[in-house]
Amino acid sequence: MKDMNRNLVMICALGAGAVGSVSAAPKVSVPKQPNIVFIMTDDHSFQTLSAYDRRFINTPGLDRIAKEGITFTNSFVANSICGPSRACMLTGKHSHTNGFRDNHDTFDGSQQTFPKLLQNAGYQTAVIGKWHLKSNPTGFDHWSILNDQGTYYNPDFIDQNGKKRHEGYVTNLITDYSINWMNQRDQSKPFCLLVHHKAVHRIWMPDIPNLTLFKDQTFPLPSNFFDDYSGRTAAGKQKMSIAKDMDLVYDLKMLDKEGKIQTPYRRDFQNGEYARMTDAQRKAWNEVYDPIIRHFMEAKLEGKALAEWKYNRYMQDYLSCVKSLDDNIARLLKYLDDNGLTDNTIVVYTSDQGFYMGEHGWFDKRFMYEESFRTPLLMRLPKAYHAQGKVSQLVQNIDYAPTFLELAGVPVPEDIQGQSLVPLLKGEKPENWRKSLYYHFYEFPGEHAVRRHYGIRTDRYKLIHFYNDIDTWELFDLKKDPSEMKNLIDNPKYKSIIADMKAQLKKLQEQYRDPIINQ
Ligand code: SGN
Ligand code: CA
Repeated sequence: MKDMNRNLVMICALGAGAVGSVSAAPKVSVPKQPNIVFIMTDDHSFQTLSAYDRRFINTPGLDRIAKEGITFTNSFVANSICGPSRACMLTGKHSHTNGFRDNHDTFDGSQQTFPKLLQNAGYQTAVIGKWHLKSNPTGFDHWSILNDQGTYYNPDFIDQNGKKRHEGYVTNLITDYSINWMNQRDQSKPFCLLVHHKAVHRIWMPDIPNLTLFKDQTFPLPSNFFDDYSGRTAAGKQKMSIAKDMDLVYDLKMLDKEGKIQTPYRRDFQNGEYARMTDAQRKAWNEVYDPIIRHFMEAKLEGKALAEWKYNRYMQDYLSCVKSLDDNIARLLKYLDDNGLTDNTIVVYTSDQGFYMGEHGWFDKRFMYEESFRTPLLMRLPKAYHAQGKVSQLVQNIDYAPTFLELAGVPVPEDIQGQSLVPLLKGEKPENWRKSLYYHFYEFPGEHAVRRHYGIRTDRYKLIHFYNDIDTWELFDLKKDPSEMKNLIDNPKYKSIIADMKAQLKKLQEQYRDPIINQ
C-alpha cells in the first residue's frame, strides 16, 4: 500500500519539450505536438480495473496503460454524472461555469473547449462514440456520435449526414471507427482523437462471445451491502438500490417468454435493446439467458437471497462488458504500436465517473461518496518523457483540458478552472498543489432521486451539504471510516474540524465563483 502513495515518476525529459526548459535534453526528443488519444468510458468503476483493484477482473489492456504510464490514485470528478462530467472535461471548468449542470441541459457549443484550442493550434480533431451533450459537437474535424445514450446492439450513429443504424456491438464499432479515422487522417498534422465508449453504462449488455464468461461466478458482497443509511438522510431517500430498484427484466434481462415476470421496465427491455438485435444475435442471447431465467424462476428467491442473486447477476453482466472494453483497448494500443504511433502519442484513460458495485447496496453514481466521486485515470506519455509510476495528489476532471493544452504547447487560457497535471507528470510535488476538491451535483428531482449536494474533500475529511428539498450536512473521517458509514456532523469531538471544513468549503465556492454562495 505504501506504493500507492508514492510519487515515483521520473520525467526529466518532460521539461525539454512540452514545458519549455531545454537544460535536461533527453536522449530521445519528446514530440513537440504529441498526438492525443483520449479514451473515456461510461460508468466504469475503479473497482473493476485491475490496475486499481484485483478482486473482480483482470484487465490487461487497461493495465498496459498503467504499466507503461502513470496511475492517478486520487482521481475525482466535479459532478458525478455523464453530460456534466463531459462538459467539465471539455472546458476545464466546473458545471456552474460551463453551464451544463445536469443531463437535462444542452451544452453551449459556442464556448471555449480544449478540442477547439487544439484545432486552432493545428491539430486534427475527432470524437467517436458517446457524446450526450444534446447540441452537436463543435471544434472537431470529424464527429460520429451515438444517439443520446446509445445502445449496445446495432447502435445508431449520428454524423454530419444524419442518423444511421450500424450493425454490430457498440464497443467494437467505436474502436473500428476510431482506427478507421486514424488510418485516413491527414498525416501531416498532429491529432487529438476522443474515443468515447458507451460501455459500461446501464443496462450492461455483454457482447455475444462474452455472454458466458462470468455466468457461474459469484462475488463477495461488499461489507456495507445491507447499509441501513442511519445518520445519512439523503442516502436513505435514493432509488438506486440493487435490492429494491434494480429491475429484474430491464437490468437483469429475466425476460421469460411466458410473461410471468412482470416488472415496471419489462417493456423497455423487450422493445429496446432486445428488439434491436438481429435474429442471429437474439438466438445466441436466448441460448445463454433462457436457462438462467428458468433456474431463477425455479429458485423462487426472496429477501436477502434475492438481493444477493441480483448483485451477482449484475456483476456478471457488468464484468462481461468490461471484458469487451479491455479487449478493444488492447486492440487500439496495438494499432498505435503497429503504425509507429506509440512514441508520439499520449494515451489517456478515464471514465465519466465511478460507479457502485454494490457498496451501500447500490448501482449508479451521483453521490459524492467515494465510489462515484472517484474515477479511474491512467495516462501513458511517449517513452521519451519517462513518465511512469503512481501519482497520489488530488486531481479532478477539470484538470484534463489544461494538461492536454500544456502538453501540446498551447497556452492555457486564464479562465480555465482546472490545473495542468504536467508538474505531477514530471514527478514534482508542487507546494501549492490543491489541498481540497470541490464537488456539486444538481440533478434533483431526477432519476434515482439523489438529492442536490455540494461538498469538499481533503485527503482526510469530506463535508457534504444536501440541499433543495432537504437541508442536511455530513462529515466523514475517511481514514477511520473509508466506506462512509458514520456521519460525524453531530459529534462534538469534530466541532473544530467541521468549522474548518465549512470555512474551506466557502473559500472554494468563492474561488470557483459558484453562485450557490449567494442563495
Ligand atoms: C439513464 C439511466 C440511469 C442513469 C442515467 C444517467 N437509466 O437515464 O440509470 O443514472 O442514464 O447516466 S436507463 O434506464 O436509461 O438506463 S449517465 O451516465 O448518462 O449520466
Ligand atoms: Ca456515466
